[in-house]
Amino acid sequence: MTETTSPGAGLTDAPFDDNLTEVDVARVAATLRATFRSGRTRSAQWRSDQLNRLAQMMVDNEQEIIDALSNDLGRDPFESWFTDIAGTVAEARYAAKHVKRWMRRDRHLLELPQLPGRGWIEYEPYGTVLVIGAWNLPFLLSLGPVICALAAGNTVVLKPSELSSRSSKLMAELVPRYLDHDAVAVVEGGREISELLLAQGFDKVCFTGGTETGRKIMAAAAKHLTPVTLELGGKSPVLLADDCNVDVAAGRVAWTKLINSGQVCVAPDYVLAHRDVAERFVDKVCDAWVRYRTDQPKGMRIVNLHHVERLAGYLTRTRGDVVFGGGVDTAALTVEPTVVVHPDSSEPLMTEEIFGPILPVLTVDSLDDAIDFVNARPKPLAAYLFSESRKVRNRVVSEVSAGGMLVNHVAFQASTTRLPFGGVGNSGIGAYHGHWGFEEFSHAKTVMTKPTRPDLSAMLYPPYSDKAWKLARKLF
Ligand code: TXE
Repeated sequence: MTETTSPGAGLTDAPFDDNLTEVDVARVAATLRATFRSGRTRSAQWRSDQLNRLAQMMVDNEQEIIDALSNDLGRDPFESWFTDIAGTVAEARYAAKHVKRWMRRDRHLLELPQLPGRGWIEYEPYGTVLVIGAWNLPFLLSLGPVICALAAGNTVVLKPSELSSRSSKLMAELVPRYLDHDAVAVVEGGREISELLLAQGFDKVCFTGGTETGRKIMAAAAKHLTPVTLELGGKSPVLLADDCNVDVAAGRVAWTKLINSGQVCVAPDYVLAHRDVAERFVDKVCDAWVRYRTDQPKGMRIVNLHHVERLAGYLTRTRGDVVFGGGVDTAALTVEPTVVVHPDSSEPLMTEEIFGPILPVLTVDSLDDAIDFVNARPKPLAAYLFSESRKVRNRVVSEVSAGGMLVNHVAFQASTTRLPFGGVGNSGIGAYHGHWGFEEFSHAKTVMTKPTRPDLSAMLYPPYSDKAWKLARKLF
């Protein structure tokens, strides 16, 4: 692991200017709006150039980014590269390559009564977009939405999370060096700054974070009727059918549950294992965690004391059996990878999003029970199924509602540019990545053109005659 400074250091030496005022924030917004009005962000050339620069920024500063993530989150360098760096670069390069095509008019043939005429969708940038980033994958979940906003031709204010303050500071340093600084601004700060920004009435807001904060963001945006994209969390279940490949399921769940110490919105939250495979699955997860972490300290770094205490609270209040781990070190800000079997479905471990390296495993008697369990709760951001059967897969895909679904693996559905990523219900509104990101940050403007000759609509002008009635009934 790259050497880290003391846990939580990023929290105490907050690098951002707490004295930003409404006037400063308004000035930033005014600059970005003026740039948007100048029209320069609309060309395909400007967009792809900015996107390529953003990708280059991530490549040129790989070590600085890894160091910032190590400081903020105690993250392993490989994981930092794999999640925040590679994912952001891929998204930016893909958008740079395709944006010209995405911008093309989407023409549609009109129905007979609308002829002569032509119709199309013109993808128009909203204007100036506010992106409020998350702390868990600070680069990916801040710059990912920025990429989509730029691809759509907007100017952008990015407010990275104050909880990952080194990453926030690094973005504030790098973004103006690489990107058009009159079109993309980084404003650092906490809740007060987010509130000041929201009060500016941007043309679009994208927030990534918890469901409760998402509600507040949406309420603040509603005052200006600002459209929102909310990438929230939820409890993403893993369903293990009786025919699943237990070895593979255990290896994949064990790995993905530990990435970023489980602080990932699409991490497996809990497991519903069929009675026939539950015990074997738990044994294999425990084995895998022993194997994966031979050279590591037992505990896994959590972002701050509040979240360590939150996780510790889940463990002290559980009525399940802790069969692996369970240790919490508040001074070191760590929680051990932990398996809890048979927790009560009404305890906090099973009602709150865990967002940490704790894996509850519940046993179910049938697929019906598993599906009913998931559907009786708020819709998750992701649902996972391990099964070898196409019939089982089709049932779960059609009967379980979730932002996204992945069969026989975990989390990978969120890291492709070829499919949309987003929640449903409590887990979010809207979706992005690749082409869907371009659409999410564009207004799909309806455009129709009509020739002035022949002027067929003159036949319908008032005073309305019987002839006009008859004609209208035939046509429409
Ligand atoms: O707050 P949040 P937290 C989940 C995870 C975690 C929970 C809470 O379960 O335990 O959310 O996370 C700004 N008006 N996820 O405590 O919700 C604030 O400045 C405007 C899922 O970290 O992330 C900060 O930037 N802004 C997840 C951010 O919101 C406000 C990623 C912190 O909110 C505000 C992270 C207000 N009233 C956590 N209040 C994912 N989906 O990936 C706060 N903020």
